[in-house]
Formats: sequence, structure tokens, C-alpha cells
Amino acid sequence: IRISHVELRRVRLPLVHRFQTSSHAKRELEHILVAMTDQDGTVGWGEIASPSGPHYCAETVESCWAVARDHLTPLVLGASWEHPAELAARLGRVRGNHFARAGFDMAAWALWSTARDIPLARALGGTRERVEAGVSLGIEPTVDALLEQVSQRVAEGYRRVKLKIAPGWDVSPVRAVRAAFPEIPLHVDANGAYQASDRDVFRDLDRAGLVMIEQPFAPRALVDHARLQATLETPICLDESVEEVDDLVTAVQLKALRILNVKVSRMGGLTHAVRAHDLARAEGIPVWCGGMHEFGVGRAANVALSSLPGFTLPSDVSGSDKYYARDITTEPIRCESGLVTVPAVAGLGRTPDLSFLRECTTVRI
Ligand code: OSB
Ligand code: MG
Repeated sequence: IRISHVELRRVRLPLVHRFQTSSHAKRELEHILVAMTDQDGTVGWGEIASPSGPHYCAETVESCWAVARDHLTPLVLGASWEHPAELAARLGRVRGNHFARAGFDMAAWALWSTARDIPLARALGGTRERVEAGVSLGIEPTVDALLEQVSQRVAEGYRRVKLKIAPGWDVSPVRAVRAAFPEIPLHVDANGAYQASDRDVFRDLDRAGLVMIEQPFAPRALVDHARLQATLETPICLDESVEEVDDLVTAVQLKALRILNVKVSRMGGLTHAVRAHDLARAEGIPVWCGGMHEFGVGRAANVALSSLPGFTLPSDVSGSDKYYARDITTEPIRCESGLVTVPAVAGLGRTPDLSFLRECTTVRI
């Protein structure tokens, strides 16, 4: 395959509900869509789902835009490849910048599976026809507002609820949700907001019957995670700490995790996400697919990835309606009774609605 054309667009969509984590709040998203066209005119779409500011990781929309335009596009245009993993290896000449690389890797997989006439999920090694979906709920102004969010999502059928926590918003909202919903699979995500000295919070959270505690400490604090895991019954799940498959090797060796969040953007694309899944599976570590509020393109890739056999926990692949009044794809992602159907058609299984996309596009090159 030779890519003859790469198009980049910055696309904005408002969120239906403000989302706040331990580090930042957002009401609107700006993602970059990558469209790659090959010598036969086959198109593959990818999504760079970076947050605007450098709070989840070091990347920003601006850094992704610059790296995509000045470094990744030239690498792709100069290449000829048989399999997306070959292109991913070439994209690896750019260090870091995983969100930016992920958009290109995703577009390559979408294009390749379309050209081969197989569903993306099957191309990746997926085995499920449907995947289980959870929801991720942000920090709310009050516990009552949070309880209302939880009851809405539980009523919609989501299979697991994840609550964002931060110092000052942890044990009491978790206890309130647990008291109101004694049976739901519940987990918390701190996005690295705690210190090793915050022992009391984790002792109390350990008694709340949580499925996991996600990323309590800073990304590079693997030894702190291992020490905490040794004192907890609740599994620790790593997100920000695992940007490379080699980070996972280190974390496993240190016993710093018992569950892995495999996020396509954070790992630098589907190629590396599948490798992380394979290693975790070989080590007996269950995985699930995390999200970055992806539009329909990125979420379709997340759904395909979640169909791999090691994804035994519900993923953050909520329906489009959880995020947007209208998604950018001709068909939204639908979640029914907590299940999302894995598309059985060739390629990604979702295509952008070009006229709506034009309305939401601010810059195009
Ligand atoms: O840590 O998983 C995270 C959103 C922005 C930044 C970090 C995270 C998240 C989410 C969103 O939890 C999950 C989703 O896409 O539904
Ligand atoms: Mg997380």
C-alpha cells in the first residue's frame, strides 16, 4: 500500500454534560481527524483524541497538530507497506507523541481492513460479536448530582460505573454511591492525583467493594503503586503509567498492577494496544479499553479493540448520546442494555457524515 494523500482536520463538538477530572474540566472537545487515501482511492479514517491542555499527558491539540503535519504526514507519504504494523514501526521514528501517532495508526488499520474486505475487529484478532460497556462519570458539584448521573446510567443498562476521584472528592461520594447502589460494579479513577502518604483514603476505598482503583499515583510512580497494591485487596489498574509495552513489562515485574486499562491513544495506536493486550493476557492480567471521549471514528476503533479475548471487563465505550447531541459519523455508536455490537462490515464500520463534519471543522489541510 502506498498512501497518496493525507488530510487533517480539526473538529469541534460540544459535550452534552461538563466533565471534570482531578486535573481539568471540559465542556467541548477538539479532536483531529486523519483521512489517508491509498493509490486505489481507498480511504481510512483515524482520530487524534488529545485533550486541549497537557493535563492527562504531555500532548495537546496544538502539539498533535504540529507533529501530525510536520512529522507524521511526511513519514506516511514516503512509505510503502503490506501491513499496518509496518507503518506503525515507521511512525515509531517519532518518539512519544502517542496520541498523534495513534490517529495515523488507526487510519492505516481502517484502510487496510477496508482494502482486505474484513471487519477491523477481525483484522485485530477480535472474537466477540458484542462488547460490554461501562460509563465514566466526572466529578460533580454535589453528591446528589452524582447520584442522579449514576441512576440514569444504571437505568440505561451500563455494566459498570467509574467515578472520577480527587483529594476532597473520594471516600464520601463513593460511600454514597455504594449505599444507593449496593450491587453495581463500581470503580474509581484518580488520574494520578494522590501521594503515597494518602494511606487512609486507600484503606477506606479498599472497603467499598470496588472492582479496581485506577491510577492513584503519578504516571512514573511505579514503585509507589506496587507498595500500595501489596496493602490492598482491591486491584490497582494502571492507565497513565503505561504508555509503552515496555512500561507494562516493568509494571508487571514490580507487581504494580492487577488490571490494565488499554487506551488506543495513550499506547500510540491499535498496533501497540494489541501488543499490550497480548502481553497482559499472557500474564493473566484482565484488560478493558479506556476512552478519551472519542468521536464516532475513535470509538469505533475502541469497540473493535474491545472484541479481543483479553478484554474481560466492561470498556469505556459508551453510546454516542452519552457524550454528544450528534456524533460525526453517519450512524452513532449505540449501546443497548450495556452492550455495543461490533460491526461485521469491512473496515471501521463507521464513516464520517461529511456534510456534518464540514460544519464542525475549523481547520483543514
Ligand atoms: O482517565 O480515562 C481517563 C477522559 C479524559 C481524560 C482521561 C480519562 C477520561 C475518561 C473518559 O475517563 C472515558 C470515556 O471516553 O468515556
Ligand atoms: Mg483513567
